Amino acid sequence: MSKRALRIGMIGYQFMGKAHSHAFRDLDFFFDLPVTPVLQAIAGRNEGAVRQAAEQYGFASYDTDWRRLIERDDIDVIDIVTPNVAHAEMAIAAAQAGKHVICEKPLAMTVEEAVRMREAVEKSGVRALLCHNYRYAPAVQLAKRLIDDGRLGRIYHVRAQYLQDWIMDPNFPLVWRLRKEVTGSGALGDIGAHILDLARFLVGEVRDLAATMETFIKERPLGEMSGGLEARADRSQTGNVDVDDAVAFLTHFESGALGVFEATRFAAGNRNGNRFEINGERGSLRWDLENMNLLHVYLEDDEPGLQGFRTINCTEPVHPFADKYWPAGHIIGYEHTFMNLFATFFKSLVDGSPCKPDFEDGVRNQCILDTVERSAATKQWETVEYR
Ligand code: 4PW
Repeated sequence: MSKRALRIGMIGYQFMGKAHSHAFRDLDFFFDLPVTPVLQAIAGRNEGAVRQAAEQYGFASYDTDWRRLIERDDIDVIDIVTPNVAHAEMAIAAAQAGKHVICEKPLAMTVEEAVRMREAVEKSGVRALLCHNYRYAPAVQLAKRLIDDGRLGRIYHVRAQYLQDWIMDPNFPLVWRLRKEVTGSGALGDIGAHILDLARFLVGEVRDLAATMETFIKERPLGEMSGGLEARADRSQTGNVDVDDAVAFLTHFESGALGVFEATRFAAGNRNGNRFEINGERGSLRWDLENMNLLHVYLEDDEPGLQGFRTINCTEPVHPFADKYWPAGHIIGYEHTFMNLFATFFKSLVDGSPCKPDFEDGVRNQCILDTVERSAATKQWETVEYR
């Protein structure tokens, strides 16, 4: 029996456009879903670039005006992979037009925008997904299962870092991810949002926090992204950097756990080090994206003399999502986190099952990001006011 087509309209086409398109294309191959994603149309302002993206990613058509995609009645889902400044307007318009929405993180530029996005989705009754893909690494899902099963007991510590180094060169240009009016914040929203999402997923809500932020390189040549995390600089002109290069903050969780967070793009040698360690009364967990299939687990009730961190390669059929891919020991990668996320979302569109993170998570995450900025400015502990 042929499956119903789920027709995707993508807005934007750079790094995340490529990651999402790849995931949509491969989903049917690995997952037995009740729908088949169809790459219906892609939109972007630069005609040459969007035409090329349509060809490379396999979209049936392209447009230079995103509004026309939203108006089309042969599109079911709008996928927003643009710079952050455009998320709110696009997501709200898509929801009002009755389209389901997928949106890259961070959800919005401000809490105000995030709240309006959540309201638009609630009002129209469409479903919305926020792309915190790292929740969907099998090892992270296993960590969640162990915590929820009480294997760690009461959680005392969450230690999370997202360390990158791609803008350390002072000649790396002032791309959109470094311009407040387009991105909202720097390392904080771009990668800090991810570790906050992981912490909320695993341990629960943040109650209050104390933060500090730093911008090490305050002026850069102008320029644009030219690929994944590469850029082209125009050395003749420079501009001021008005977002954080690095941020660090301490938190109390509502559960009573203590959190230590760090997000920076100046950690030389750390290309994409997204890591956490969680310590509970009965054990600990460690995870690092750069070895994303491995979960390090320490359990206090292991036999004395044999205690220590064990390394679980989360590729066994019993591990979350692992049965969808290869036999045990045959690892998966970054792109599969998106596939697991989208497979869960698409299934939820058909059977109404829950799928997180959604725009409610986006609002909560944004409230924490906002509090981090507030605390860095006031140099005080600040309580997160959830909206
Ligand atoms: O997931 C990460 C992003 O949120 C990616 O590895 C790169 O850093 C691109 O943007 C951020």
